Amino acid sequence: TVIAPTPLLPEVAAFLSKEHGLLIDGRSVPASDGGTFPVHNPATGELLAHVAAGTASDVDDAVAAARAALPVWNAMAPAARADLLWRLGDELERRADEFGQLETLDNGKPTGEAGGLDVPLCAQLFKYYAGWVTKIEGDTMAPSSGMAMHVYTRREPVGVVGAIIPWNFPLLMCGYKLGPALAAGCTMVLKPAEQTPLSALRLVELMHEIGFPAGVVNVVTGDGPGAGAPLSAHMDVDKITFTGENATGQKILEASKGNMKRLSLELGGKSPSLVFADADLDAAVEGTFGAVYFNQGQCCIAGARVFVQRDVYDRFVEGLAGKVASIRLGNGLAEGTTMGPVVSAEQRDRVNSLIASGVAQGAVPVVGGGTVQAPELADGYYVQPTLFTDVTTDMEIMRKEIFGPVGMVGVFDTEEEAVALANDTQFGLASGVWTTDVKRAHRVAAQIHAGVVWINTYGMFDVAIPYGGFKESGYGKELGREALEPYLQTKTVWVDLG
Ligand code: TXE
Repeated sequence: TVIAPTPLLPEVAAFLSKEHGLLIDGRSVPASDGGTFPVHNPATGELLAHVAAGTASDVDDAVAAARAALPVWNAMAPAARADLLWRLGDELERRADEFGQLETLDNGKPTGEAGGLDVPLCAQLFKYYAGWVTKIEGDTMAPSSGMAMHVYTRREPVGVVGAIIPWNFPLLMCGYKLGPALAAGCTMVLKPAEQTPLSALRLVELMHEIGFPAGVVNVVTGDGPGAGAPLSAHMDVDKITFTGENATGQKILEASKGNMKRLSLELGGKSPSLVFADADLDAAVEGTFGAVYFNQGQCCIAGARVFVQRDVYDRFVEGLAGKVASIRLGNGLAEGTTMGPVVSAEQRDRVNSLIASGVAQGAVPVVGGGTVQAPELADGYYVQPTLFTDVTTDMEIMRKEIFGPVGMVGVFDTEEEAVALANDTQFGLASGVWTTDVKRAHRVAAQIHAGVVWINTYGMFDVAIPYGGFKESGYGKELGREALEPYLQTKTVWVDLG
């Protein structure tokens, strides 16, 4: 049965019907060559909007606006800047339904998740970083030699930041970058993903409505080569913060060499979930299900490489397969949908070809394994939730980030083997460990090469807790106090007292 999607909220309909220009120096402007690109609803394939396709010349204008706004932003009293960030958080909370619906239209995720998780977390983020604005302070120190010098440090903003963000959490990723950058006193040029530019445009429009000075945050929509590449190569951008694919991260690394930009890179993952025989099995099934399938599996932290100790393997697979089979695929705006479409036709095809490669290489699809055939879903970008068993570590599905609703369950006998399997990847973003043995939990946590270890839970996030990867999953932390550091630089001042 097809459940009719909820009607559009008037404010969402009004936003969609507007011109979607670039936001430069507080104004909405067309691209320098008048170019636009279409944005589609992944649930239906329908056209949602035409959005300005920014060019290198638009990036120049946006960077100039951000540069000019830097002294303006820093001349404002810290308490006034904190107040603006707090109010932004408040406004987002008040508009959770509006932003949630817009996000679902653009990204496909169920609206309960968009409005109930993404938007409130983004709001909390602005409020958390509002608190830091008034607490950025240097030190005074005495030279070790006893010289008669007064020495102190100032914590200054890095300057103009370019933020290049992906499509899996379009609004939340804006918050991840904007919160600490603005708290540190930086200004920004934001380049949203071309698949999902709408919530970023609405967010920055809202920032202007509540009084953020023009130029503090600018948005250049467009694709990677057209808008992202000139931003990452721009000689007047001091730092790039990027979340996305590894290959793109490497291009950004290369492009940013010219003026030695600071870089924060939050890249891909292939995170393991380890389930020991002594685990609370129901909790492990529930937690692993979320770890793999939340957000249509489009999470960089997805714990999709699941390894289960032999004694409980059959029971675990049966439990997880039951949950995967009960997923209700559909339009994210329809009540009862537990999984929406993936973000784009391209992403659907990419995930489907990885599923096909799993089948071809001998993995057994205990759920799914094919393509979506339901006629009512034919126009959207849907992927069959899939669970593979009988996997081996050399299979493509075990090595590549899939970024879709696909889980793989393998088996292990000893703790040593489990740790070796967990670490058998070039990535090191996150991991999960399920055990009731407290000694084992800490022993294993210490041995996993990943930036996050969740024990008897998965995917927990909090604005105050740092998060970020090891190995090829990138560098620089997001969230918490640590996320402020990459947006600040220390200046040392010496004063002769002699
Ligand atoms: O990512 P890209 P794509 C993974 C996931 C997915 C795959 C491809 O596996 O299937 O990447 O997704 C901008 N210079 N992740 O192609 O290219 C681009 O416009 C500067 C993991 O969408 O990394 C967008 O704004 N910028 C991931 C942003 O980079 C460039 C989240 C991300 O797009 C650019 C998303 C260039 N040369 C996808 N080329 C995660 N780990 O969170 C593109 N961009």
